[in-house]
Amino acid sequence: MEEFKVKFKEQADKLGAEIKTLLQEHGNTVIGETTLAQIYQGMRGMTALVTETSLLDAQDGIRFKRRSIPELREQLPKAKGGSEPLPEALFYLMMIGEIPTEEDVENLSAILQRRSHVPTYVFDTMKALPKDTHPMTQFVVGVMALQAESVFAKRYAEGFSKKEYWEATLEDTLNLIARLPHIAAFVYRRKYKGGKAVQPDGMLDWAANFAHMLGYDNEEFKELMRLYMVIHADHEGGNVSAHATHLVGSALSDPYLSYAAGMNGLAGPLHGLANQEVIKWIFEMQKELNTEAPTAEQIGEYVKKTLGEGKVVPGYGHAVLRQTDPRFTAQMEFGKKHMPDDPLVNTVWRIYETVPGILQALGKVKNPWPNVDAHSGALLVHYGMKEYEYYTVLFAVSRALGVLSSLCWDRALGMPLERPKSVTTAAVKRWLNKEVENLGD
Ligand code: NMX
Ligand code: MLT
Repeated sequence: MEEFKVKFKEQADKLGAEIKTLLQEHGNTVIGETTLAQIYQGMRGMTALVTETSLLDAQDGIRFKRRSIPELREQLPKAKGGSEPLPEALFYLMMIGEIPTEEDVENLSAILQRRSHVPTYVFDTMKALPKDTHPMTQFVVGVMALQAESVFAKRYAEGFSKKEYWEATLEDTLNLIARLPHIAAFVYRRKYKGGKAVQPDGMLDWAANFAHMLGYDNEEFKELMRLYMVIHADHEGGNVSAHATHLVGSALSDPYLSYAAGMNGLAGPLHGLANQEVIKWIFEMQKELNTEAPTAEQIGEYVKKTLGEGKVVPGYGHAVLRQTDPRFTAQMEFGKKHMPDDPLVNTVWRIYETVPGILQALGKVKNPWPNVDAHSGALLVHYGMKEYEYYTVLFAVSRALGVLSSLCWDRALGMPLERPKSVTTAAVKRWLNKEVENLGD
């Protein structure tokens, strides 16, 4: 068995034993109250899930094994000559719980490299779609076609023990992570570059090879991809893509089915599609105002117009965060280092100076600050990737690292089927009128 698998199993057994004791001793401890408003309003603030890979703090943002985004940028191993963290290293941290050595990362990159072949029938399936199909749809269709390769599904059909679920899940996870960049690059090259594929380069790390297959061989773009893949990887368990992956996985749907479900959630404009919406919105603003560099005053007017039309300002707000997203800040730092004078990037920064005050003044927006999606597109445009409908696919490739790690943990810890209770409003009224004793009777 690969050393990586052995290490993961050791960690999972250790945590599994701790959880067993914890539940024996504290299983009946009450962790909070739930209000009626919470079940009608998207379960905000309701702690209802366990996700081992990361934890979100409303003020400080996401942490991985207690390490913040700035700490990850500092502590995770880098590519030779690079200064951004390697996404393989973050995957290692989420799975094994410690910062890997450079050798650990090289071994993991090699494991992924060996598993990266995508069968031709997957590309043929994707080719059956009209070229103008949204990139996220093409991508998920590719993932679904690849499901025929699922080790978990095959072994389940043959009949295998619960004790082996984790290993088949990890097999699928490694295979999927290795192959997703090929599927994603195929979508990009097919839709925007006349179908001319770029062959993978086995000497490159996972993110750099992805950049290369997309057709971007600029070293700075490769650095951007490494950073991008790290900061989008995981955001604890309650966000739509992570929760959907976990929920579907809880039915023992294999990792391909579960990840595809999660990515269909990521494709929604209030979640991952917001990155395309941000650039689309900025391009429309530039066109309407007939300037590449709108002033703060012009931006303010345009924001008010957007709000007046009953639309949200994309890239701003969050269900949990109550501060500027550190993932936004990391991208801003990248921009200041590599492209301080780029007009579009500067416009993103001017929007940042303008929007929070306007959203705050509405009085209802709980978080007026930018999230990860407010910045990412402008950096991509700088390097020539202007096809904003594609941006969510980049997010999806990165998110695989987090949601599939979580799925491995779910299987290794024997997490059960997720099945919360729901109620009707008629049942709520009966309960409030004291016609029944329990809500839901
Ligand atoms: N622009 C305008 N109105 C907003 C915004 C915004 N950016 N953010 C929140 N609101 C409104 C929201 O629509 C709601 O209005 P109403 O009561 O009329 O329905 C009100 O403020 C209260 O919402 P919140 O409790 O602050 O936010 P909630 O937790 O419900 O939603 C988001 C969080 C992220 C869905 C919301 O802030 C939003 O729609 N933002 C824009 C889309 C976006 O950037 N999504 C990406 C999130 C990050 N990601 O990658 O997933
Ligand atoms: C994410 O990265 O998943 C988003 O910020 C949304 C969330 O955390 O709810």
